[in-house]
Amino acid sequence: MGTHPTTAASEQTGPGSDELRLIDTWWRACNYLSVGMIYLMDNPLLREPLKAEHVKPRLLGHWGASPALSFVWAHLNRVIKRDDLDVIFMAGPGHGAPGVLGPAYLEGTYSEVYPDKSEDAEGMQKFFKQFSFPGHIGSHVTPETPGSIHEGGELGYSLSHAYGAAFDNPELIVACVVGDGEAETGPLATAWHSNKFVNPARDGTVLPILNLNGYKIANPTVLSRISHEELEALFVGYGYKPYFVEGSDHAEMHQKMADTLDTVVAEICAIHDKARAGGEVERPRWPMIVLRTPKGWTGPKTIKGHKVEGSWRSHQVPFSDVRGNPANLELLDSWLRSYKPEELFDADGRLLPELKALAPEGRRRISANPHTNGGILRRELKLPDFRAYAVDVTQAGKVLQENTRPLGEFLRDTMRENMNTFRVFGPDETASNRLQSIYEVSKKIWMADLLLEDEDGGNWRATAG
Ligand SMILES: Cc1ncc(C[n+]2csc(CCOP(=O)(O)OP(=O)(O)O)c2C)c(N)n1
Repeated sequence: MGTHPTTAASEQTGPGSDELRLIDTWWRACNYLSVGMIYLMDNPLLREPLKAEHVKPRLLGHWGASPALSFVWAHLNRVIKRDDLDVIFMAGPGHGAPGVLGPAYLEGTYSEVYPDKSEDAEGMQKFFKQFSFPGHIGSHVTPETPGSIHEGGELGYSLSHAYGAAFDNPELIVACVVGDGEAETGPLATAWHSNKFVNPARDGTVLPILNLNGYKIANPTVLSRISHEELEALFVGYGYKPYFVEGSDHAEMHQKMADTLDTVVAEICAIHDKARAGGEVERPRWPMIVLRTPKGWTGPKTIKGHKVEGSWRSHQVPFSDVRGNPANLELLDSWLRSYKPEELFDADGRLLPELKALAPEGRRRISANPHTNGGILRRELKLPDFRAYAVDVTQAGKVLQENTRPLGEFLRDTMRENMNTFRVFGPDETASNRLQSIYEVSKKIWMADLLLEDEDGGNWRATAG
């Protein structure tokens, strides 16, 4: 695994407008693929006039979340390439799978894993058709998605999964998009506090990116309807340093996102440099991004006089009944053509080389990162024989034993053998659940304050490296 660049290296000047224009074009390709996945089963590059039979008979999927997911991905690629970063992506609104599948396809990983979904017109047709189609893939970021370790179907766990991935992986940056609807769930609301458990000397980084697109399914979200000051204060209170990227104009948003990512990456590097120089490690104020974008960004602005882009109407399929309704067929045709597929893909349906070159290479591609693709980075745990912990029940009803205490002993010995690869996370209940034998080999660790009277508190801060 490589090391982060020094702080100075990531303080290079931001991208020029040509580079941002290319990033915008790559993002356009992602959005084209997203709409194609939701609607099309044939004629993937619109090389012939769109007909009813090219459209799926049953339209499923979530358009609303997708554009912001691929927007973030496109921008991460720039800093990964520039600084050789090790980055994985967590899609909290995993129902927006088109926003993840599209980038994985453009990076070539999808075709490497599934050769029939090749990088040409024939493969793209199969890639579109399979999405949320009987016998094929689901409409969420399901486990077979290259680069995914978070399905996202049950909202609420993206941040916990992100922090879990970052622990003990000092070079890893986990970019975690959190939906503002998802942020209203109990598990997610609590998970912001996971930053108190990250040691910058020995753990990786979670970069939360709250996508404030304003809506859940049919309702506005709480976080999108409170004042800027209140929102900022909330995240400052959670211990973060929030950066705001807000707007809808494409060029302006690309500039803001690129500038913000440059700042954030430089801060992460500075935090690591300081913590890894030796000595006492302090809890840093980790950066996070609040990304306020229209829901269903780049989609139809209005339909029949109703606002669609930037509203709850973008959540799933913005308009159905395409096969039987020529007006809707025309609407779909002009929506798809607004991305100008002829400027994105060559005559064979391959992404143009200057766009292809925007993605990192090999395992640096987010979609091909070994941390996310099952089995590549597997390290076996050294496990003691569980039989050795069995309670000898000589006579029914005669042996008194708390049943989780032997489990605590088993976990203690497992931890002893695997100090850098095995953790037990028990917010409060480790001892009350009778697992406290663990403390014989490892004390409680966190980066928040410790008091003398805390039971089994360890001197965690001194453990740099
Ligand atoms: C725990 C849970 N509750 C409810 C749902 C139903 N649901 C699916 S999508 C969605 C709205 C999600 O909103 P947000 O996280 O903001 O994502 P986006 O607006 O980008 O689609 C809800 C409530 C769910 N998937 N999981």
